[in-house]
Amino acid sequence: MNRSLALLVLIPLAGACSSGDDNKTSVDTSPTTAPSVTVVAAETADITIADFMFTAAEVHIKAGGSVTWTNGDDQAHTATSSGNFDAGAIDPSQSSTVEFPVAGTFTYVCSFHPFMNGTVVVE
Ligand SMILES: [Cu+2]
Repeated sequence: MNRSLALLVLIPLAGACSSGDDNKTSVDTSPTTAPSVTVVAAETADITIADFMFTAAEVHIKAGGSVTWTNGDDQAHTATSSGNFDAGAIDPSQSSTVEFPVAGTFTYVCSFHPFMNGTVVVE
């Protein structure tokens, strides 16, 4: 009798412990009102590298923010601004994030493919 009671208690606990995966549900945070026409620089920007291009080619962020480059091509690229910053070699499907503490306009290239260029404007 005691044993069956213990099993009844343990089964739900084991079930709760085995669900270790984080099922993150996305919450829709989009505003219901019309967006403001004032463009404010974001804290961060995401740049996709694809077909040997940086998209967006120019991004605006606030000082103290960061930019993340994600390489969608099948070979490595960099985001290099001589004397300013270097995201390093970014392998395919990898990302690299650079923080920008100081305002300024920084042009950069891919050091492997110097015809690839972009601009980070830090406001
Ligand atoms: Cu490149």
